[in-house]
Amino acid sequence: MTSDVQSPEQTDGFHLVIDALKLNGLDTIFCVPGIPITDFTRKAQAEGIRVISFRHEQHAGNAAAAAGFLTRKPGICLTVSAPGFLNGLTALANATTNCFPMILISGSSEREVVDLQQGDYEEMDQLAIAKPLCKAAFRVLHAEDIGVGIARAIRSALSGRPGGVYLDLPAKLFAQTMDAEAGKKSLIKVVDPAPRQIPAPDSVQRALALLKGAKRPLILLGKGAAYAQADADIRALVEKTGIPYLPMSMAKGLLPDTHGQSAAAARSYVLAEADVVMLIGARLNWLLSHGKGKTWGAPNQKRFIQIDIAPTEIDSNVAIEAPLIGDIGSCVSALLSGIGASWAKPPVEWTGAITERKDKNLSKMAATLELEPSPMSFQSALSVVRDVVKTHPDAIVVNEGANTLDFARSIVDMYQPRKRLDVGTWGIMGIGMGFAVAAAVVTGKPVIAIEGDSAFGFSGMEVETICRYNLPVCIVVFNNNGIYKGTDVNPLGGDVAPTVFIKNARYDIMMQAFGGVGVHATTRDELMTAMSEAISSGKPTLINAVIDETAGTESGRITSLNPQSVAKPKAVALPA
Ligand SMILES: Cc1ncc(C[n+]2csc(CCOP(=O)(O)OP(=O)(O)O)c2C)c(N)n1
Ligand SMILES: [Mg+2]
Repeated sequence: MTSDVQSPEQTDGFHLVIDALKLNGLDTIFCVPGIPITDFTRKAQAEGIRVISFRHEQHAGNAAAAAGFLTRKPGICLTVSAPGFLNGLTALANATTNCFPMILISGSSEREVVDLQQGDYEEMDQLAIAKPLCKAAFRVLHAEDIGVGIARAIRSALSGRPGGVYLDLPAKLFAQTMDAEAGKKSLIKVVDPAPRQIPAPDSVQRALALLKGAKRPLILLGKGAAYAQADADIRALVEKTGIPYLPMSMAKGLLPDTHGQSAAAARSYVLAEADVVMLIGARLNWLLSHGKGKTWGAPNQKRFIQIDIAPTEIDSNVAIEAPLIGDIGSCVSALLSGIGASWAKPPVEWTGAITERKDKNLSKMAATLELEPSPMSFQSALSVVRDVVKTHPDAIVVNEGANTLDFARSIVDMYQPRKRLDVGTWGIMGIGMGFAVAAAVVTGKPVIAIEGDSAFGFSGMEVETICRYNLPVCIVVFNNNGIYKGTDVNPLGGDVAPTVFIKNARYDIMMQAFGGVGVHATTRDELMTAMSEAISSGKPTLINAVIDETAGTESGRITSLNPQSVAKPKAVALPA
């Protein structure tokens, strides 16, 4: 089975891991090499696995997570022991929170030494540390168990609610040998790793009955619905029922954002006014104000249907009257067969009121987008991005930042499913370049990364990775000189304020250092030209888009989550 081990009848841990991954169609590894996995990365590459080597494990981990979301196969991140493992762990925990399937494989030091805490090279009990932060964690000690270890990792990542899995491979394992034939037989090709979970017929009836009685129904699509790859059925359900829908940010494009039934431009109105809300792969977490409070209108009026694969998600924040447990594809298709041809569309009083508000808000937005302030505002720059995405609907948009995120989410329409990757459930900064690399590598489509200047900094060094693999990634840094805005002042003088960066930094020049295209854009025309060229050439490009440093607000649209001090600010003597 392998070429470069000593005896033709022998195989070893290196090759068994490679063969187990290949057997299961896992053809890409995102990694940072080092002891004990350097040789593994070479051997994997030599055996035809695509090995994408990063500058920091967190970004390799984020790439694996995004690959998992896009492909429904667990993304593989490979790291060295202790510090490399810890660097990858944030991505693993984030993937688990977002329900993205990935496997973090880390090499680890000698068990005997680690367990006696005798101070090995990069000593750490990685398995114990990973366990509470992911869906499942396994360690393989014997070469003959590699097949089982990889199979368990794949199943754990993909089945039920997907998530992150940790797989600990001690250094010694790689060099262990065994009979090649027995080795081959020990590998497992995982059959049906994400089995369908058919909803119980009575739960389908309960949901349909509640939906049927609704006067002001609303469908909420979450990223679970996007992950499910049940696009045609979801669209059919929305269109056949005629129910207005709201996409959560990564569900944008499941139906085109320009769809007549999208209520996105009347979000506050529909959340407050709807009487029955059907959640499809969306959780009632902080992003939906936990399903209660002012956002949701009059107290205790809302009735919920929730489609989720995890029964324990139900009633997590408010009472769910009609839980529908199963995989989203099966649940949606069961609802579709239940609605029949005679389904009454929602009353026009409801849909008409939504359209009225939508039209008003959209024309207000259109007027703002037409303005051409100098320097550019978030809106004027994003109007260019919106137009570019409209002409390239297959491009994948990666988005992070605070204002840069919030404005982009509402301004940039998406037209196809799974084309938007962003900060997700945690609102985490640092996903940008890892997600962009994965999107380009696993789809081959152009990628547009819309990055706040702070957000970009978390993974900025990966522009070298993007240039090295010559990926069709166009990064647009929304440069407003800081976190939220660039205008804060330290009342004592001296150091600059904590939210402020170097003024007028030239991120475009960073890109040029690695042979990529760097463009400094101060107007809409410059931005449009640079983005269009980036997409048509497919060359790695970074556009430094200069944004008004006074334009943002603290934390974008989630200002209210900041705790407020009750103490009055101390009077300080300002320097003369
Ligand atoms: C890992 C992590 N660290 C810190 C934060 C806090 N945070 C939220 S948004 C943000 C950056 C916002 O600035 P920028 O990306 O420039 O966007 P802008 O609002 O200026 O457009 C930071 C640091 C976070 N969300 N995640
Ligand atoms: Mg900024």
